Order: sequence, then structure tokens, then C-alpha cells
Amino acid sequence: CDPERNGSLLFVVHMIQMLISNSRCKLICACRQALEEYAEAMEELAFKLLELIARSLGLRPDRLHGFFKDQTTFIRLNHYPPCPSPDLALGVGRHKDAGALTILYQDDVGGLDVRRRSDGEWVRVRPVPDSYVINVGDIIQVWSNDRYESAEHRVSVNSEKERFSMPYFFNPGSDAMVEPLEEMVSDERPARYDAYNWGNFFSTRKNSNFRKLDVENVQIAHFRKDRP
Ligand SMILES: O=C(O)CCC(=O)C(=O)O
Repeated sequence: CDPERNGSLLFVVHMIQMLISNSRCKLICACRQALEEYAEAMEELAFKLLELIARSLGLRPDRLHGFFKDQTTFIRLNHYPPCPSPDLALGVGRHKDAGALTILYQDDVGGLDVRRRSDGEWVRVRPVPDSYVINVGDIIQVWSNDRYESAEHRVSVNSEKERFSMPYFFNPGSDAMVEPLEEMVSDERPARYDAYNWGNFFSTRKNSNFRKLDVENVQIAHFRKDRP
């Protein structure tokens, strides 16, 4: 074998590797920048929604802002590949979002179902172009002392098309104690929940999220004062 030829072959391979890792790096950087910009816009929207919710409860518009100083907010990028037997597969199992608010972008494929409170039926949330789905989470339910109720939802997969969704989970700081706001409590409507620490609640949920345990995952129902 010709050492000179080998040397130049190695050089070419090295250059190709450099190019690949460079373009991968560029892609990651571009992706990070886009996500950071997206998160900034979402945060602005989340605070606006929070103000509207506060107003709807008869509170000062910035009443809830203090809880979000050291937020534990995050974005999830969901990809659901097509599945030939959607009935046998689960996109995301039924759940309620534990945080304050979720701002969900979904593409035009559809698959998100919400549980209707009146009859317990699962109803498809039809994708509407250029719009977001807003989920009230458990924390708003507790703060409002059950005036708001968090929405139970699930995701079914599609037999032919892949689906993408991008939820933005707006969550308070981990040291936040979650309990009914004092303005939401009265003699006629006493507090329905004991206080709990959001950081502990969230990490307990996350640590057991993907395991098939026999025990039920932690829920706000465990903090209800009238639990059996
Ligand atoms: O994909 C969706 O439409 C919802 C996703 C979701 O509920 C979740 O990621 O917790």
C-alpha cells in the first residue's frame, strides 16, 4: 500500500468528519437560538394569560407574577411516528398538566383529545392553523380553590402521518408553596387543598413518570382536604 495515498485518504476522511460536525454544530446553534426566541415569546404570552386569569378571579393583574421569579418552565418537543395499529398504541397517556399553564403548538395532523367534564367523553381538539391550545394546569386549579379546573387530556397516534407538537409548560419556582390563594378562601368556600411544595411535587412526578409502578403517581387529589 502507498503510504502517501493512505495519508491523503485519511486527510479527506478527517475533512469530511470536520464538515459534518461543523454543520451539526451550526444546526444545534441555530436550533438553540430559535428555541430561545420561541421561549421568550411564550413567556410574554404566558404572563399575559396569567394576568387575564388573575383578573377573571377578581385579583390584581400581577397577583400571580411573584411565583414565577425562578421558574421551572420547560418546552418539550414531541414527535409521534405513524403507527399501523393506533388503537394498540398510546401517544401520551391520559393526564393533567401539573404546572400552572401549558401553551401547546400542534401541527395539522391532530391526535390530542380532551376529556369533556359533563359526560367523560374524549373529544378531539381539532387543529386550527396559527393557533395555540391553552391548558389550565393543576396549580391554577389549586390557587383558584377549584374555580378553574385543569383539563385531562391524552394523545392518540395516527396510522399514516407522523405528528409534531410543542408544549410550553409554564411553571413556578421550585420553592413555591402551592395552596388556595387567601382571596379565594372564605367561610362559605374554605380552602379545599393543603399546601404543597411545587419543587418536591414536580420531582416526585418526574422521577416516576415513565415507570410502570403499581402506586398511583402524586396528584393534587392527594392534597385535597376532603380526600377519603
Ligand atoms: O402532543 C400533544 O398534543 C400533547 C402533549 C402532552 O400532553 C405532553 O407532552 O404532556
